[in-house]
Amino acid sequence: MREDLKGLFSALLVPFDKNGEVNEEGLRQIIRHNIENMKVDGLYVGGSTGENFLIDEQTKKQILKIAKDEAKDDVKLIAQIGGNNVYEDIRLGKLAKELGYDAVSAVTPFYYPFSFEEVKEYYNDLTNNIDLDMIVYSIPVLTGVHIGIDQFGELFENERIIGVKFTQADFFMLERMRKKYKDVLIYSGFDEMLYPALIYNVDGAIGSTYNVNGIRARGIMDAVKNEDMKEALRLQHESNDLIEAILENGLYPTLKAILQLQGCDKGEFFSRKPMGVLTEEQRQRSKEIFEKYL
Ligand code: MN9
Repeated sequence: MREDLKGLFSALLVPFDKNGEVNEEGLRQIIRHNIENMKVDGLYVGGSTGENFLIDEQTKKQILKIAKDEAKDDVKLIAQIGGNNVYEDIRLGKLAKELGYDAVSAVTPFYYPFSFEEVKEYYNDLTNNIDLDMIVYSIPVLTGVHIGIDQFGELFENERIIGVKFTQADFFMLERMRKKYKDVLIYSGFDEMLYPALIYNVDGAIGSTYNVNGIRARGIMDAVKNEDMKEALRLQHESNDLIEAILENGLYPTLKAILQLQGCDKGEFFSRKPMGVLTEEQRQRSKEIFEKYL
């Protein structure tokens, strides 16, 4: 088990300008905010939250570089390099290695209905060409890709595959995975289900809302560690009031609006098209959410 990779990771939000270019100053502020104010253990760069599936290779590389340059060795860094282009994904992985990332992660290939053998081959291609440990990113609700418990076991036979970001609400499966794969890092992927995931002894969490709610999430983790379940539940209830309101208002744009209210104020904080721009009403609602729940 890679003990150094346990803990709380923010899935890094990326602010873009009107034209879809990275707002570098703003991104650097968000990284510092995560490290200094949210006190996370690490950053997950290039995930869904980073709008990674909406951007081109050059921009992905730019973001990987900025994140390492700003975070240095202050926190652990995982580069999500997966997509549907194995050749590009290998190039991104090689760059992550060169830059000094601590591990890579890759989403299960999606859109086409690949066989499990093909999925396995995808990961083998990555790990054979990238000299970093790999965390599988499983998020069936968005990819439509379901990997079974035994199939995960087949993936874990590759000794470079050391963990899974488990973004699924199936707690029976999570419990079975935990019992069966004791030495594999399992991360909770849904922030609104952190507390129950911790009860099943996950090793950490990776999520979007930790960019703004990291302190409370840490409180949940500490409370479970101290076996104070009442406190953990109280903090999860508070977190979920926040998360529910954010989801209703539009996930990433609202998180970015809240970051601006938390002091990340340089440049523009748009999302990439076709994600929309907050209306005046939604912007006002973001402010109310910030004031009420944070
Ligand atoms: O990385 C995130 N998943 C997506 C995990 O954004 C698709 C989660 O942190 C969710 O954003 C969060 C809200 O549903 O749990």
